[in-house]
Amino acid sequence: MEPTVPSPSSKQPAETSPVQESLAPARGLQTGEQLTSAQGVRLPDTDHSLTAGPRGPALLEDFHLREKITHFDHERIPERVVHARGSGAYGTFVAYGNAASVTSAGFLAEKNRETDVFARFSTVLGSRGSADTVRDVRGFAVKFYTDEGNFDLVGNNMPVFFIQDAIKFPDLIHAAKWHPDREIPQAQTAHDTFWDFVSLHTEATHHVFWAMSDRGVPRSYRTMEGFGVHTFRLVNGEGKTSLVKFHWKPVAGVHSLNWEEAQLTAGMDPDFHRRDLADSIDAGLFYEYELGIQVMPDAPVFEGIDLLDPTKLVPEELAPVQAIGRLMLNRNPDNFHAETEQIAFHLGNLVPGIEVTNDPLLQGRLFSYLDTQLSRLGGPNFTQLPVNRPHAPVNDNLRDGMHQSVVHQGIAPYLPNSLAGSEGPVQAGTTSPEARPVPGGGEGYVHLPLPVDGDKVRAHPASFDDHYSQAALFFASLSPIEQDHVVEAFTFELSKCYEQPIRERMLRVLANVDSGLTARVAAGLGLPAPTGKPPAGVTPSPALAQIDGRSWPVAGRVVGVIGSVDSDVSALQQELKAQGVVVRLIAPTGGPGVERTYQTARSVEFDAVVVTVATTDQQVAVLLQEAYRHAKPIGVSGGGARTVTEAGIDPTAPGLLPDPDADELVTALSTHRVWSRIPLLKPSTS
Ligand code: HDE
Repeated sequence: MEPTVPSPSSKQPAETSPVQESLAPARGLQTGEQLTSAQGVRLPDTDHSLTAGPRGPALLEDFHLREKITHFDHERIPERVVHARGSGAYGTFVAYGNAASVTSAGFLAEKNRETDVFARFSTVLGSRGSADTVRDVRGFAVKFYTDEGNFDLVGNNMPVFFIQDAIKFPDLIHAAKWHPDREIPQAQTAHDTFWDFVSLHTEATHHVFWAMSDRGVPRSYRTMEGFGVHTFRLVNGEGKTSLVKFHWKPVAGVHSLNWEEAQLTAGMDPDFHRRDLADSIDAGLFYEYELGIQVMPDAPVFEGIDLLDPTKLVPEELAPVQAIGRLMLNRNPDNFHAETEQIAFHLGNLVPGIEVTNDPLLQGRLFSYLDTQLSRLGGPNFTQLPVNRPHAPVNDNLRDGMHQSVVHQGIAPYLPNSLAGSEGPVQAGTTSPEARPVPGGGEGYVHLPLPVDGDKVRAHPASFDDHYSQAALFFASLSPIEQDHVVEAFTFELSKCYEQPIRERMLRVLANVDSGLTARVAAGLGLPAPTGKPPAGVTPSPALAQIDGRSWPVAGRVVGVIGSVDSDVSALQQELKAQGVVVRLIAPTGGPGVERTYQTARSVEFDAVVVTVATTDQQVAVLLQEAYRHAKPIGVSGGGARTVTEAGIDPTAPGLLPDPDADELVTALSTHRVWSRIPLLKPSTS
């Protein structure tokens, strides 16, 4: 059996694209056969310090030892204060052209225009080394290297946010991260301070429902949606404006882990999402998303929804998501630190045709991102790092600072001047950057001249006081299985709080959303269910449910085949591979074609399992029991029937597939799980 994921050394050479070309000089900075110091001095020995005799003390004059250790001492930079744990990839965005009616931004408006991107996905709360599959919001940040400058769409996998005003963000994050005395828990919301905050700031209720839903535990970055969250303003070529919400729709559909899987995976493979992204790209199974927009008239309220309130979404039934382009992530970074760690996103990186709105959460973010990069990346010149460099020409009058890597020419970095431009030879009378003609005759970014008026106040609009109607809308829109998961998540998390008053306060919040849910969570906590005032007459938005009977492409899904070293699964493997499915042979011991042994395999890394041999191995029994409990398809052939029965699994249960061929497996995988098995399972494992 061929390995399904090529080893890193067999990676294909970089494809040519402007971003790859611009990175080429940086890649070529370290060349030559011989090891050298940073000063280029050739070094014949890097394993022995210079000492006074073989047993003597090290000498201060050892410049190689000092340089090597000193550089090592400074290898780490501060991790991101939020979204520290993440991974990313390069890709290409292709515009469909239909966005021209709403925006003049060329990378969106021009049909078939290709733009290089870098996308970084992240959890929010955990440290850099935390596990990928914890319950959390996921960041979905995309940098478009457009020919009009960089545009960053810095979004999340949930369409709303906890708070309405940026000034609360430090409080939210202080409450959601670890307790400051012991620095636990890591990457969790299941603790007192988080629930204390969200029960006191009830504007968080809608977002908390999203975080407690299956969206909080995505199957992979391939299978999650992205949202710009805020309302943006687009301007077309005629100057006409529209308000929009950005959406990323995964071509593979929206699929999640279940809670037991997520917890097991955090231990079995803390790099689960990061590994899937990198392995998939190496195997040519690229992640794909469509970019979509909901377009609304440029008015503050749409169908009763205040478009400046980031705790509110616009149901797709009221404003359909129109696809305007497609993103494919197809190239792994070469160096995690240089690219994924040093990439700097900023909501304020805008290009002509895209404007911000007065959403008070958005406004505060406009300050935060540039500010945080100054300390995280050590000064103001991080825009010169290869991964951050725009592909549009840069000609600013920004000068000097830490890590300046441009050798600026001329003597007059100010405007107007009569001595020189910022480039080229010093000549009296040469033009300044601004005076130079702009290619294409455009005038660059000109802010819309919108009127601004009002008293200076610390206040919010009255509509922002509605904290419950959309939480109720979201919950009512989920399928019954997803609703069960929300109930279980609230019960799990609140059980982890030590403080009874916090649990009781949160139950009072839930009572204003849905009384059935409140009763079930209260029962789980052993507390009386309070009575609240849930909104009446909620109209569900079916687009918010992710279990809706649809089938999805299966590329990148993983099937584990339990067999032996002699198992010939090549026919099945080839047929599945043709449809993009990854097949891993699991055998008692290592050997040719074996990717997992009974000892190293665990159910969580497979979307389906096929058992082909008779075995009473306990590890295999656990694997099958978990796959069964997690409602995964289980193919049974040959001696596998005995193995399944010995593991205590009913061979006639839904999703047990006798002698499956590739098509049957693909059909079963395409709905993500065997949903009809769920009623047979205990609630906490569905
Ligand atoms: Fe962020 N956020 N954020 N955020 N955010 C950061 O910037 C901040 C918010 C988001 O992969 C930081 O470079 C404030 C909403 C993503 O590098 C920081 C507020 C949304 C990423 C920051 C928010 C996001 C960040 C930390 C409240 C979804 C990771 C390091 C007003 C629409 C980007 C950094 C990456 C990162 C501030 C709220 C998305 C501190 C003040 C809402 C995806 O600047």
